[in-house]
Amino acid sequence: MMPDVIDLRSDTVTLPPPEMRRAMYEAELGDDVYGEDPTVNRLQERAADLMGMAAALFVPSGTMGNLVAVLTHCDRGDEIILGDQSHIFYYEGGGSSVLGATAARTVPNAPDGALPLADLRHAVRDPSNVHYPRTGLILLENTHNRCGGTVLGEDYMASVRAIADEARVPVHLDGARIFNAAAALDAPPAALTRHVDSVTFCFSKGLAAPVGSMLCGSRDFIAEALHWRKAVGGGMRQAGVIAAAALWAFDHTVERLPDDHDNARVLAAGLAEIRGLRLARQPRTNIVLVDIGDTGLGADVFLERLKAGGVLASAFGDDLTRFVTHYGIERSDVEQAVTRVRHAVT
Ligand code: TLP
Repeated sequence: MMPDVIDLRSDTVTLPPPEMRRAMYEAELGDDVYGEDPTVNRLQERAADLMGMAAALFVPSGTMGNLVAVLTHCDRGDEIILGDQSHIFYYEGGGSSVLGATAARTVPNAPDGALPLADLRHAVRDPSNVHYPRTGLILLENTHNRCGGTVLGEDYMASVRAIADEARVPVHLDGARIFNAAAALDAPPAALTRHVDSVTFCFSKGLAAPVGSMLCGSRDFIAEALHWRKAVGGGMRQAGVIAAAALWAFDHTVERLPDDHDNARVLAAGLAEIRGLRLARQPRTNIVLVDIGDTGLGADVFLERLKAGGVLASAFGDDLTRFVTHYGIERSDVEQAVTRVRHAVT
């Protein structure tokens, strides 16, 4: 039976399946602020291993993972180089400025989500000039959300590393959807984190866990991050309840991400055939960006019509909308969504 509403607003909307809930119910628990939650400890070890990093720290959200990374890497007054379309700059409440006392030096993102290397090189400050703020961190995002789930390859990451090394500046990766990037490249996630100092990734997106993200880095980095996580209220006590969901996700949902990518391609092809809709780009992962300018409706009216017709998507600009495939969305839902969108706009 078709669902009443096909929710394609985000891969954050997934609900934990019964087996995941059972794993949560049965989780062995302790007080994680004392480092005594065995399930959290197991999850952190496994996450660090998968990312090819020495240590990991479980945090409530991707936003907190990124904020704690900034607090750990940077000093007061440092400048952070990041994309003008990056999640950290666009969607995290300005936390790295408000709480991290850092300034954002934005570089326009290339369509594939990269920071063009020449622009990046140019944005690094000369530390010998007393007038300038100090460059404290370079931030990358992979996959890139606002660019449409685009993927940065290993060669590009290596080139950024070379610039960072020359400038003696660390690199943090917002890898909220790193497993989608890895699946798209058919590479292990560690191949993409090899060239960065720290990475945040999320369990509560394509991996379908209800809550939780991970910050990974060196042992010293994570020891310092532990302090900053506490400072921002991220010490979670019996967090094994949610860590168990994340462990279950490692075993069951990572491997199915290519299905989401296939569904996104089918969805994109169907939407592209509807008059007035144009793909902003071909999807590479689970995010489909659709320019609705030619409908003359504007994103708000367009999305209201879709909602009335039983499809939810989100606005990414006046004429830009985003559809995201995820756990719980089957091929038949995607096909039905295309039919519903067609009815809603014609
Ligand atoms: N992204 C959400 C919204 O905030 C836009 C979404 O629906 O896609 N990094 C990236 C690249 C993200 O896409 C997100 C969430 C985060 C970080 C923040 O993760 P949470 O929501 O766990 O704080």
